[in-house]
Amino acid sequence: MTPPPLPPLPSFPPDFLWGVSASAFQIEGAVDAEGRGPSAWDAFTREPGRIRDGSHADVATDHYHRYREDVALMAQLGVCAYRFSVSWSRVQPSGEGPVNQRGLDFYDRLVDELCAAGIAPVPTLFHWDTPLALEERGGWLDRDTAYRFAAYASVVAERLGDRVPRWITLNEPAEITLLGYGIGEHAPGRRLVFDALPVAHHQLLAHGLGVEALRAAGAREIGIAASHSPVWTAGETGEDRAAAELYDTLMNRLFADPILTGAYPEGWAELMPGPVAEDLKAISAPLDWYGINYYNPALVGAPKPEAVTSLAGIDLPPDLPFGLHEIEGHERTDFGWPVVPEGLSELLLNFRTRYGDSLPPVVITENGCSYGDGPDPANGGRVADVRRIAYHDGHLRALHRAMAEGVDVRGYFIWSILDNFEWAEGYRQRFGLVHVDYETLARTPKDSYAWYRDVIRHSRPGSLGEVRPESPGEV
Ligand code: GBH
Repeated sequence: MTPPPLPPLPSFPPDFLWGVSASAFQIEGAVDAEGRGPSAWDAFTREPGRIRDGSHADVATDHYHRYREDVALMAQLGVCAYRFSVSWSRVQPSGEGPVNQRGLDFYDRLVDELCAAGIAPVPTLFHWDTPLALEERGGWLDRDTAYRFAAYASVVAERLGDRVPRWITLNEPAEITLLGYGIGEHAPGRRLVFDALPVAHHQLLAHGLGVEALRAAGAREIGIAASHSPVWTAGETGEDRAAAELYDTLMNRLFADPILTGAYPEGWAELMPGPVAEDLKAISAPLDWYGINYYNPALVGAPKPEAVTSLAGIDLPPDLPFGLHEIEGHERTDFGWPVVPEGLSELLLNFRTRYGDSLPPVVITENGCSYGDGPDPANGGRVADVRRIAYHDGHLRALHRAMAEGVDVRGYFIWSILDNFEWAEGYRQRFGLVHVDYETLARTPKDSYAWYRDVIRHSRPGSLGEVRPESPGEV
């Protein structure tokens, strides 16, 4: 059944940056190729019971060998930019010291291929795949990791900087802190709860030192990709409001405040390790833009028996000072996440109110949904992922509303170009505009891919995804 056509989208500025995102560990495979060292995720996927479908990412989508085909898919899609990540342990197999030129060569080829297709390369320097050698010395609990990161950032910037218009330091420091070191759903699988706080500070420091290193190498247009959610209060009491505020501090302010204002929320600097006041100067180095990954709001109240007791299959520590609740009355993706497009406008307006002129132009660096649709033999092999189209249609309308109310948003990146290795879920969740058959590794563009291509064409008249001579999509 074909659903009724959606009403036309409101129009976005002609120079709006339409993009797609992915990350190294989730798509590349080739984990032993050409001198790559192991990452914390290689080790984590080998621990029994960590990945829900028992899989690993040794092959993933084999993007390492198929990047030409994947860039061609992006070129036909007509995107202005591709956000990918660089695998630290390909570049420095033990996270420090000798540089593995063959690992850098891969990104060099990828960047050339993108530029030839008129697509701006937007590398993220770190998307969760900490070199195992560093993880074994404490990973992000160790302050040294921040300095190692800055050294690695210089190496990559020196090699790719002549062709890369914009950079991202880290992906979602909040998630590593919470999921990796707080509750153990992600690598390195630690369960330190609030003792994971140094992980937040050291990543923030890495970000700040990374910005310095990138600037020193001549990089322009530097940002971060941080995950943020509007926090809704469950319940009516003062305790409920205080708990929601605490959660908002943990997930939003603890990361955005230091970067954008140079200060931790009141009372938190004292909990961080090291010379915090001095670190904050580096952490708040001015950014050219601020990247936000948006998935859904959080509903939080005081701890109560009816609060959820597990997150993505991991039991939550019993004594948390807040309770998380399911958001009812909204559709859910196959991951179980509620579909709340208006949460995106709410989040952006909150950010504008909270940070005012300290907020640089925003780019939505991730937004996407997991739906399991695959090729339908009865329909010529078509992947009719109508729910994904509705999801992005709704979020783009919400984004447009925030822009109409004055939030300066310069771009929108869909997570993800391809179905890929979805961390602790393995291959069970599919976020791609392009379907991947994990037996044959065949790529099949879904209906959402054709839809997004049309959105971009409509918004950039005259651009049909062909090579654009001028430097693509300046933020
Ligand atoms: C991002 O993380 C990552 O950057 C990316 O690598 C990943 O593949 C992608 O998103 C999809 O997961 O408590 O049920 O309301 C997203 C991190 C963590 C977003 C948990 C939404 C709340 C789910 N997210 N989250 S729920």
